[in-house]
Amino acid sequence: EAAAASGTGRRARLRRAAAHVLLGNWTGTATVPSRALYPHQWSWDSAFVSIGLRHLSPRRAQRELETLLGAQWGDGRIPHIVFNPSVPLGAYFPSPDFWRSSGTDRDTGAPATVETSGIVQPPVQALAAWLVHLADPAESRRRGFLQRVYPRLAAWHRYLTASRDLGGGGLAAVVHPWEPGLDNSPSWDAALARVEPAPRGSFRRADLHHGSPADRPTDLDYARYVRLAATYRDHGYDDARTPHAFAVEDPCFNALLIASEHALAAIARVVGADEGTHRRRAEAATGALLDRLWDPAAGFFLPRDLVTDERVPGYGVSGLIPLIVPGLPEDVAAALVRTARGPRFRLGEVRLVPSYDLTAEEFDGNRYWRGPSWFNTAWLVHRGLVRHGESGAAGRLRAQVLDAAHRTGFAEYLEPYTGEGRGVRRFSWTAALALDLLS
Ligand code: 9WN
Repeated sequence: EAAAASGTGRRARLRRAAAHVLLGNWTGTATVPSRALYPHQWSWDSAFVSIGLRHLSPRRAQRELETLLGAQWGDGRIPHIVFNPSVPLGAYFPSPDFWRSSGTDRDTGAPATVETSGIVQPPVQALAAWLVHLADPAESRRRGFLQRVYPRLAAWHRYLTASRDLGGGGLAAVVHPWEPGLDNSPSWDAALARVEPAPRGSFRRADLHHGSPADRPTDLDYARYVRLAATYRDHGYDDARTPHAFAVEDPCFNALLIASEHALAAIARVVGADEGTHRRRAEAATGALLDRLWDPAAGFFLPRDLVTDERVPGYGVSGLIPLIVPGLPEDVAAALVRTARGPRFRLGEVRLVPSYDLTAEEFDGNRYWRGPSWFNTAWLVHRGLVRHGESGAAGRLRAQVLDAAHRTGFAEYLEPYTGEGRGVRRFSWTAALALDLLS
């Protein structure tokens, strides 16, 4: 009884602390990932944040997504950053004067009244909208939430499945390492090596004011990120006209697109739109995911580099995320679970799920997406484990997430072996997703 009571006390403390982080990072219309390092609104962060916020205030969770969708471009893209005009330009790089979205004179239809980036992030938004709706369907109906977001989410998915099917095989491509959200993963090294770095001194990083350089991407990475983004910008963010030096089909990005397409089908049903179209799209994309990214010899999903038209060898956490895809063949799911438990990810032995193969030469337990464990990918793997009946492994992962989130003061990521926090603290999606797993 005493143990149960202390468990209840711990949960209540964690809930309060997580709520405190989310309140502190709320700007009045949306949540910043971190007041220090990321003082604007990010697309996939907002989606994850709304999944946690729905337990505190379903209304605020709806608002979070509505604000993001309010910055949607005419061509359907949801920008990866929506800039807060009251934050000084120098607080984050690249700032609005780099992206120049409102000055875009092409057909992309960037909003005139809000500044945004021109690239995208993984499509978690429709899945988040559906989960937010489910938290309080009456409030959602009262505000007409799903009616309002459905056309925008549908346009977003149309953009991804039409303009971003650069390989022509039925998957969406990412054209910048910031787009899959796993910025400096070793999976992008070979593709990125072909990119001519922007000249030294042509840009000034702001991230190093808040983070240890050993925990962040390198200057050379940044020089290439800048070149790719500037090239896209200088081609009016037009996907057909831009000579994409980096174009990759990423398993996590596409798994989220499929899960979100299923969520959109559920939303369509509620708002009286055509559910079947979304189900058919989801099934077609699942077929394409298996055809193009499943590597039977590796027993793993690998990104496809569209410049070489080859799969990228190596085991990144992205390859585990298709576990969330409804209707994944059972033998494929079983192989993924085996890999997750094996020496490369050591699920249940090290903290959460490392972002890259522990046995690889490129693994670095401190440097951002080159090894550290992140809470959003752990939440997704947890969801996949539950889907495939792996309740023991899911329960252990959940306990690790809750413990690590609280113990580290909601760190951005963790060194997988020691569990020490890395990056910033009071990081929004860490708080939000811990809250979701607690509820
Ligand atoms: C660039 C905000 C974002 C996350 C990404 C993470 C990091 C940005 C940066 O922070 O990327 O978009 O400045 O490094 O890699 O996943 O969405 O939290």
